[in-house]
Amino acid sequence: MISEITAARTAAEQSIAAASSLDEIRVLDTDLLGKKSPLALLKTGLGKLTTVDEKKAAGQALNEAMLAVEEVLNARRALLGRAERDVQLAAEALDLTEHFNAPSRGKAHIVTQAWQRLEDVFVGLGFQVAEGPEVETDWYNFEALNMPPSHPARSMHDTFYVDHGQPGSTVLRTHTSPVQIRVMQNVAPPIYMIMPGRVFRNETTDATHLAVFHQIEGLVIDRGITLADLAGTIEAFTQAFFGPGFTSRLRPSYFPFTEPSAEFDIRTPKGDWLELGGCGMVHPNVLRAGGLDPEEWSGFAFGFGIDRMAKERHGVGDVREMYTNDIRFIEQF
Ligand code: FA5
Repeated sequence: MISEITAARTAAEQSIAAASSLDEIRVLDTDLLGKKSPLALLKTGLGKLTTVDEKKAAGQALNEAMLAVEEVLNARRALLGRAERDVQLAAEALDLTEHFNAPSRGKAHIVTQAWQRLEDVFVGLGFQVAEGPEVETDWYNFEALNMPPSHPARSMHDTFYVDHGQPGSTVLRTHTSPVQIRVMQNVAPPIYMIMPGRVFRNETTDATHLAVFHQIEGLVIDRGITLADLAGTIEAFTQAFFGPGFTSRLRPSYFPFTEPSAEFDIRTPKGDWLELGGCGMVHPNVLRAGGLDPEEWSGFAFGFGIDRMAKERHGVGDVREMYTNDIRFIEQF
């Protein structure tokens, strides 16, 4: 009997070891441990044994054999279960690395880059940076800048009005010049400030015009400031920003908030002139609107377009290209 039990146990363990799937294990479970399994059949034969000792020894051997077979079966089931799960997981896995094999680093937009470099250069020349609100009152955007309601120069700024307060009293700022007034009201001179920011004009867009664009304003207020300081600052900036081969010039112009006023151009090493922005000596009415005494203080201001400057610097044909957000275009800068 004992030898039959041992043989049945060995055969059972061999067939378990040979099983290669959970389905096979399920079948073996019934075949090897069920009511009709060889070990169960041997158990029914225990009664035929004659001595108590024989029965005891065979019963014990049977119990051990069944426990051992069950243990081996469970271990094999666990092993095959893990293997099958691994195969399933591998089959269902999504390879998210496919498109990110060479992750590209993002970078600042071409206009942001120009803005940051402008700040760096002016800070290097001793200027501080200030910002003002994009939604302005008519007073800051026009009137304090020597443009009373009937002033013809207002028509040069196609203005977006905001439905707030008295009709026509609130605007999206058409330039960064209103920040000059806010700075004068809040900072005691001497003032050496730049004021970059977003501005808005109700204009039809084209290769050089946007309806939402960026300007950088400069304001210097001190004692005894002259046009020579303005020209010298523009020249120092031109060389620091564009490089030593570049020079600048001022051309007479008109702005209500400066007197005298000028446009400033830069000359490229090839000899081309590019128009950059406007400038001039701060008008006495503007100093007064800012709370300063024109007898005591004088100063200059300038303002130019950051988008157009980025366009020129990188040889972009059309300013609108910079805002199509086409990654193939943006990536180049
Ligand atoms: C002004 O806005 C004055 N506030 C500049 C100024 C400041 C003069 C201080 C004197 C003293 P103007 O409208 O010319 O000026 O605009 C200045 C610059 O903004 C232009 O030279 C141009 O570079 C840019 N700019 C003007 N309109 C647009 C537009 N629609 N799209 C893109 N850039 C523009």
